[in-house]
Amino acid sequence: MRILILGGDGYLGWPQALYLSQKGHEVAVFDNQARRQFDLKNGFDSLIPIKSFHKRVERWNELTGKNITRYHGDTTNYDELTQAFQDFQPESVVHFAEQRAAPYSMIDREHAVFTQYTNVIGTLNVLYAIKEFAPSCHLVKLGTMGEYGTPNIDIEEGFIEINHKGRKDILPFPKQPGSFYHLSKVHDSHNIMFCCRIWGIRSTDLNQGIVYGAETYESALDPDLATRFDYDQIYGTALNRFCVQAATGHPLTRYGSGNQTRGYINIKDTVRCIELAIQSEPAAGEFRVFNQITESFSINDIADKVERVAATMGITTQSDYVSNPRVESENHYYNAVHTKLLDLGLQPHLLDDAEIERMIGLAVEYRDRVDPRLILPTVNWRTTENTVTQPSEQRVFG
Ligand code: USQ
Repeated sequence: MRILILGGDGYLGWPQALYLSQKGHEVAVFDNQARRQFDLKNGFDSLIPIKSFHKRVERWNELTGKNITRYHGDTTNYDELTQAFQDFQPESVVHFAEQRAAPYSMIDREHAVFTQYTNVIGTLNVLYAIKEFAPSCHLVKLGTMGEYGTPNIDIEEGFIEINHKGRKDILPFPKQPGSFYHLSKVHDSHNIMFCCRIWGIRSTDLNQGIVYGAETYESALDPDLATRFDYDQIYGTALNRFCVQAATGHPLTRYGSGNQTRGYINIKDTVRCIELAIQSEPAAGEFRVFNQITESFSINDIADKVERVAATMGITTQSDYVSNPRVESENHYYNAVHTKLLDLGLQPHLLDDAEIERMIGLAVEYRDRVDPRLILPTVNWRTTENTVTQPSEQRVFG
């Protein structure tokens, strides 16, 4: 199948491209390298060194004899996007090309606007590009479990049957997102569902949880194929951050009471879930929603696991209950249904000590690349005057 991966240079988009290429699909990657630009501007960097977009594609093609096609482009630029559509003629589009960090979206007005513009307008362009140039193409869109928030009832997979005043209907599950980023994904979901209805587009919205892990089988084949690994307070996610904190002697940053519970998924399962979604195409006009998680943990659960595994590696850790920079429930009910991908054949890589040990091991290997000033949060949901790094550490070029 011809599969176009939007955001194919990112933490997940890149290993996804390798995985699908390895499986024999014809793959193209499209990316504007916005994530790399943020690092250049603000002095952030991936823990694990990564090659340029150009070089990593070249290396894969040379190593495997496959032929990933590379497009430099921005989804908010309709001409760039549609050129790729017309040139590549995709049968499936996997859409990762969004600003994906909640703290980034809460820095200030400018960052909130950038997030929603990039995500909502980018996705709207993708929908129009499909309508105009590839109407039978399947859109596999990365949503987020954060669209649902933390309701006091079970979270269903996209839709819930409601009985109201003697009548019943199956309706989209209520959304209570917790950041302008998470809100952007809700807006996307509505736009996609609408376009499926009016134009007969086929789409799968994958509400993914927090991804952890540093590598997939393909990205580990050669150091030049490594994917990025973020540990900073803007892009780094909970478990990945805790492993780096343990490896560098930084106290583990449990926000608030640490009882916040979320769904998690191993990066190796992310790439498989997307393949499963692609293989089981929805009907024309169908809008499917899958919850893309494999298990749930509280922040304290995962911090405790990291501390225990670190201890077996001879690493002593301590924890810091950091005042929660976010506005979120800390003590809440959480039970999210996630059976649809299992029914399609997903065999999860559940979080075990070996995985945590591997991640801490990688963090130890690259410990010299960690900038400890990027670990403590600088973005507080309650104020509009946030900074990317601590004010005294601003390192903005030009
Ligand atoms: N947290 C800590 N300490 C930290 C970092 C985070 O306690 O050092 C807590 C946060 O307060 C939050 C939870 O961990 O309660 C998750 O935070 P996160 O930074 O790991 O993840 P989040 O901001 O929710 O976003 C990430 C990805 C996003 C994806 C989302 C899935 O960046 O792209 O959509 O996970 S979900 O969380 O299900 O919405």
